[in-house]
Amino acid sequence: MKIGMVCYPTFGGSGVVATELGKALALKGHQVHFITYSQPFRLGHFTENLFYHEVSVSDYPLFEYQPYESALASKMVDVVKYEKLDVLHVHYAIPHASAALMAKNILASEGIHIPYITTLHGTDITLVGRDPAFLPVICHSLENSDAITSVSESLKQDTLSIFKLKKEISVIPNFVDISEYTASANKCSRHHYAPKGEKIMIHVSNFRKVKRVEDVLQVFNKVRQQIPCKLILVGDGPERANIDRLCRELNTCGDIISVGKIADPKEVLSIADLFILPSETESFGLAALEAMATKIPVLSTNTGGLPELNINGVTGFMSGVGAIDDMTEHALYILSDEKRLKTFKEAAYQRAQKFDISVILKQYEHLYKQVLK
Ligand code: GMT
Repeated sequence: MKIGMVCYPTFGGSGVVATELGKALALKGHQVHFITYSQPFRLGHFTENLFYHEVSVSDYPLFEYQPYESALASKMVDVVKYEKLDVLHVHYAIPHASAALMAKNILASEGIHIPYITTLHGTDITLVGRDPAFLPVICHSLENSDAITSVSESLKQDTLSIFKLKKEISVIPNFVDISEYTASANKCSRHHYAPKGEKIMIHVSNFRKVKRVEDVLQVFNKVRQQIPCKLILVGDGPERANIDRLCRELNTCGDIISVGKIADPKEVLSIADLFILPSETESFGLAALEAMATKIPVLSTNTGGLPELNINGVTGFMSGVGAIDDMTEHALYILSDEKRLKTFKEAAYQRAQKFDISVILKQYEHLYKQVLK
């Protein structure tokens, strides 16, 4: 099959899912064409079946806002026509679904039929999508998608309650390639980050408000008062300055290692003991799954799709949003007993296997075949 993959190339779960899916499809012999404004950060080196088509928008002085959606739709038309694509798969509804619909209509007027699948990732529905500034356009482009997928049952329900869609939504959860995680183990030195044998907590995100990174610091501050512990922060984003300020206020900076944006966090994850994701909402929590694939238990909130991934008391714990004391108690419970920590690590890893690429890839391939019928 020839698949056009449209996504955000920047750090963020939807781009990671699209890129990893594209890479896996290419390995299976499909031809995958990425269409976006810069090379997706996880794409790495090219294999024979992977292609990248850059969308560029001319910087005309009249444009206060660049018309990216039009440029994207035009590029989709071009790539579908000249690369003879079979299907377009767009990740993150805004503005990818409406650009795909526009491309589909243009191509239909030339006698070319191209189906498009929209995969919903979370904030495209729960935060941005419900904004009246976008709602009618998203609703129309979703309803006209040849198929819609959502990364969790929770996001499906949120979408149905916001948009009143008639179109069916298939749930296809996020995935990891487990074999790649086991291969990365021990490549990074634990001793370098925790020279006195301290426990290591870790948080990975794009530091947006919705991630509540300040809660990570509050929990860590309480935990380290009870047991020797270090915190590794991976990522960067709008909340970074606030986090730096809070770390000085709490006097925790000496025990926190901020490594910034890392294209692939597998190696640094492999030295950690506990992952913390206290998000306000999380449609799936891919970062938590990546941690679990590295044998790290997860402390998360119980919102959105997280209960579909994290099993309370087994693969980690879940708490209410902002429940700092509860999260602290759970962190201490897991980290204070070596045998218990090992049990949680093993359970997290077992759970991650249910989301292995070998299980999920088939579901996407099946969907592609269905829309091509
Ligand atoms: O977390 C973000 O804001 C990034 C966003 C994205 O689109 O890149 O992540 C969303 O999609 C991920 C991949 O499907 C999910 O694992 C995240 O849970 C989801 N984020 C939220 O719902 C906040």
